[in-house]
Amino acid sequence: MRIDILTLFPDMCRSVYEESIIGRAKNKGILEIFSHNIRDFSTDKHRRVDDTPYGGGMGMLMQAQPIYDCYKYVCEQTGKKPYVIYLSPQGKVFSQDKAKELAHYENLILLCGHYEGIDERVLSEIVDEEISIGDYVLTGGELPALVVTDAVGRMIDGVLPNEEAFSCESIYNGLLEHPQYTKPYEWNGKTVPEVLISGHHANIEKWKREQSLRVTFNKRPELLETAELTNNDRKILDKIKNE
Ligand code: 4GX
Repeated sequence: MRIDILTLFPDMCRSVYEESIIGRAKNKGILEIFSHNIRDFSTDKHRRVDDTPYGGGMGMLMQAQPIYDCYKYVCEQTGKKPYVIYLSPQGKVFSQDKAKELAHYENLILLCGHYEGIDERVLSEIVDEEISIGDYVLTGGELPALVVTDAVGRMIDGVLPNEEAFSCESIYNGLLEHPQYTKPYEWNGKTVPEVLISGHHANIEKWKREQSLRVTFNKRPELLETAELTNNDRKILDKIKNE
């Protein structure tokens, strides 16, 4: 998969995706990620990319021309039309399901807006989908683009160290994760639950499932409405509710 980020702050983007798990996948060639400075495509003699809105109103808008030329440049590089996402508070809210869906595209463009937004004419020309990462206001689309890059990137085969790690984790199966423990066995007077050191695999799995249900019931009960639950899960939940 190849992701191209169109931004006024390419170094900010690189500093994030060149680290950690996504950075390693990129170095291994499993993922290609590029950031393009929209300002490099300005034809203005002062490299301007913004101007005042027609009809008046506050602030500045990003102009169509530099964004469109930057988009065209990426299309030439990829050889085909990438799927274009505009990060904006007006989009559908991002989710794990959306991340999985986007992971199927060979080429994605993430367009980061600044100021009060972008000239509508370039949006209607190139944008396939508008995505928001949540109902709060940021200063630009870079952090949302990096959130999407991370969540989509980790769904690509070979990016995560082990396949198992993401098939059984929280949200993926609709439930939150059980509590976890590592060495030492005793810390601050607190020990690890005995079942986890019993070596009894079936009991350990039973405990993890019950804890998952418990954590979800206590922290995010609304997730239980859409989670895949067995009859046994429902019995355990009834017990938890009556405690
Ligand atoms: N999830 N922002 C986009 C520019 C802007 C201003 C007005 C459209 C209309 C955000 C979010 C977000 C801040 C990125 C404003 N775009 N993006 N930017 N929340 O808050 O995605």
